[in-house]
Amino acid sequence: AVAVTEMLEKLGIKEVNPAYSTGLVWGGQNNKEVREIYSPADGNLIASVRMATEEDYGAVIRKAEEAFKVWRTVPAPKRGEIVRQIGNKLREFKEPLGKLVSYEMGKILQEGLGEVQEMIDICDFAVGLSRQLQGSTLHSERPSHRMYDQYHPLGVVGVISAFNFPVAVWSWNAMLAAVCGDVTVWKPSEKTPLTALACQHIIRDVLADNELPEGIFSVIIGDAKIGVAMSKDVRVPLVSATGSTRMGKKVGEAVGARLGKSLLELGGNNAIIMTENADIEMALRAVVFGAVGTCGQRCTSTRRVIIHENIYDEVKERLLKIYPNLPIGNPLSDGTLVGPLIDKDAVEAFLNALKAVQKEGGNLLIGGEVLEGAGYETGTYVTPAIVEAENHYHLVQEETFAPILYLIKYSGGVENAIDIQNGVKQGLSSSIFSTNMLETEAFVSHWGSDCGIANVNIGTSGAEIGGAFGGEKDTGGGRESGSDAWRIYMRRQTNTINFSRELPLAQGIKFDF
Ligand code: UN1
Repeated sequence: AVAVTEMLEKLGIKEVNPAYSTGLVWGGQNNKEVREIYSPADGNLIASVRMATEEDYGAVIRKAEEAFKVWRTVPAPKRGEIVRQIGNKLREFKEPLGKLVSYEMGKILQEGLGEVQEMIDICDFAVGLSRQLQGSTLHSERPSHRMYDQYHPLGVVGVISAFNFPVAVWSWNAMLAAVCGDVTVWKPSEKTPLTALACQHIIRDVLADNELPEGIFSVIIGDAKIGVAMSKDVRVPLVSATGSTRMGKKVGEAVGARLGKSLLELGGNNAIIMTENADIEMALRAVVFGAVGTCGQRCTSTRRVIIHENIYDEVKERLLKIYPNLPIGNPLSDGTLVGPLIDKDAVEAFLNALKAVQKEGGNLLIGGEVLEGAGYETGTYVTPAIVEAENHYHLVQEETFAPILYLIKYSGGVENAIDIQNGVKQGLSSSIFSTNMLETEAFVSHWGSDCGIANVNIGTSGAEIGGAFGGEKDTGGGRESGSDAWRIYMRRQTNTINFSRELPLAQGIKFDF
């Protein structure tokens, strides 16, 4: 049995069952609707959470707007100082929070801890960034003039996050937004509200210690209604949404209709190319982690392996030796490598996809069962599947959020593998395994991978926070996390300053009167 209460207590969350409520979930207090949260790991009721109404949403936004007026006046490096303190608190709570992520979402503890580490890392990144929110100084065409651009805080940033990374993806957004002078309203997945509330607890204490309003970071637990309200709300200049392409299109359309900004990080259909020159040993490690890690529920999960015909049989045999030995079980138990899927709907989607792809001609080589018996009573544990398939199959073109790996054979040069890799609607992550520089350089060239992430001799998942994260095409085009992803959280202003006593017009226009 998992000591959830202890975990939550360590996180400062005391009232969890039967009804969760603290002052911090603005809204949600008046609503009768209570959602019960069960762990996919053991099926136990973890907590009940009150769902917010649209009225509650309005109250949260008003608090956030008030907090913005305070927060934007705090100098950026001082905002960084608050984020530094948040990072330290996360270090302190890494173990219980990592466990809670693992228990509520189902990813193995190593990955739960990794997710918290990702939050700590983005805090560190954001602290440094708080002194580097740079604009350019530019040369004016007019004498005794100068130009520069600067970046100002934007306002309320709406963050819609998915169950699979219940806290890390929010933190990428929230910590950058924070140093940029924005306030964040977070709608976590309704499947993983507890980890969100735990984060809010941690942050609330930091804000209180610094006498800052809690509205700088808010969380609102609600369903799609809340996401819709946020997308349509002119008071929210930026909505950052992570999840399915279907959801992202709705958000993008609604935000676009009011000319707001959206940052979309949506589905992936990530492939690893293994050329004849691949280090097979290394590639297999990446393929297996990418395909079964987080039980295939990362947006960066490896869905396709595109293998050169000369090594195809060897790779297939090796995978078929590895898969039966993958320890599947409780994500909190030592040694487990594959945890459960998030819920029974996900299991259903997994089974349906396997059925459908076989109808199209796919050859199921291994896996695809729902495990039963001791330890598997929840019906959420499945055996990861490998299917020989062709890229054009309808199912191969889709992202099924489950551990299904498609093996695709190619022949000829690397350009053929690249064509297959690019031949899907999504464009998030991609990799090539090859020790041949001509192949790897082609893969990252302008005619190579069309994805936002293109790796060489590294798998598709497990990006570091220092790089910009996101992808093209149906993946939505947004970039979060590192590099200069911060710019979207700010509004750019171009300033031209005249320090002469003349008023020359640009483009040499004469306008004398
Ligand atoms: C996601 O699945 O939405 O690159 C994010 C990775 C992680 C983040 C995944 N660092 O796999």
